[in-house]
Amino acid sequence: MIDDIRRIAADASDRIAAAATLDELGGLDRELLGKTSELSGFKRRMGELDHEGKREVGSALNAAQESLRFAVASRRDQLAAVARREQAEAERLDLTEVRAGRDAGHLHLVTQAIEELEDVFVGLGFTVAEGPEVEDDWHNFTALNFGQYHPARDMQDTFFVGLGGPREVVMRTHTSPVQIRVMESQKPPIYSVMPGRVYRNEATDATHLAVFHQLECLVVDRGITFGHLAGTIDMFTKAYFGPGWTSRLRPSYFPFTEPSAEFDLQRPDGSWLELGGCGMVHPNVLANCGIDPEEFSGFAFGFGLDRLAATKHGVTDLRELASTDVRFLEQF
Ligand code: FA5
Repeated sequence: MIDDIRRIAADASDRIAAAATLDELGGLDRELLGKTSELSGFKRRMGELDHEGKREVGSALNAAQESLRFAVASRRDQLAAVARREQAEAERLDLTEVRAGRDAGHLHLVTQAIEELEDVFVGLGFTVAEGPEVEDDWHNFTALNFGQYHPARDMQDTFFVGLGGPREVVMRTHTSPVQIRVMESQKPPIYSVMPGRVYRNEATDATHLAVFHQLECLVVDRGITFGHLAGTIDMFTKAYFGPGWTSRLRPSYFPFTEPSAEFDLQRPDGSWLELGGCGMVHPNVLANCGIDPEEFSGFAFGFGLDRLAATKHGVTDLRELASTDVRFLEQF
């Protein structure tokens, strides 16, 4: 009986290994291991055996069934992997495909603006830095001199993320936290620009989005003055828009700059565009990043890239920038 069991198990094992589909394997599983299988039949015949015989045949039978169950499970894994590969291959879409004779598309307006501005600043010797969009309270607020209960925290309606302690992790509300990351990781002189996406819990309208883009500029060196700040803003305005454009500064308040200003750009027709905030980096911010404010000074500014790009291309509603309408997108 034991020889029969081993022979049946060996045949069964070959058939399992040769199963070509999951359906075929399911059928073999029932046929070879089910209640009516040849092996199960031995259980009924064991009644004829003495105690020792029952023990030996029982153990051979268990070993045979165990190894066949293992063989079925392994073959099932193999066949399932093949089926998954085949399905993935059948559903594959080539998103890089370019249709012959048709324009392959172009970069989005905001991406174009980022690249043009990066070229302007890199040409002046600036580096480009990036930071995470999910930020901690330290980088987005505290290191930027927003006191724990300072009302300026409410200037930017914040999306909080359900990680860490209450209000500890945020979707960054501006690109200024990247200033902190740059100053924490390198020593002055620093000449850096930091473009990126930012998030605010705001109702959207023609001039406001809840997800938009800013470009931050940070300079920290010896002897940096407000004149350098004003000159840099005027320079990039002319480089991006053309010689007919100028800029002006108006006094304002940000916790991380002192003095602070807002800056507007003047179009050739004389009208004004409110674009961003700026100022001299607050000594507390330099100190928070381990930079001695007695030795170094700096300026920073940050502005809305969506407003900038929309103005250049005559887009009157910022919400169109987030549209997927090709009739709009193809114009640029
Ligand atoms: C800031 O975000 C400061 N971090 C700017 C700054 C940087 C000041 C460095 C000093 C030094 P503010 O919240 O004003 O400031 O936003 C700056 C610009 O982002 C605005 O002038 C505007 O152009 C753009 N902006 C703000 N909110 C929105 C919005 N909801 N949709 C589109 N653009 C926006």
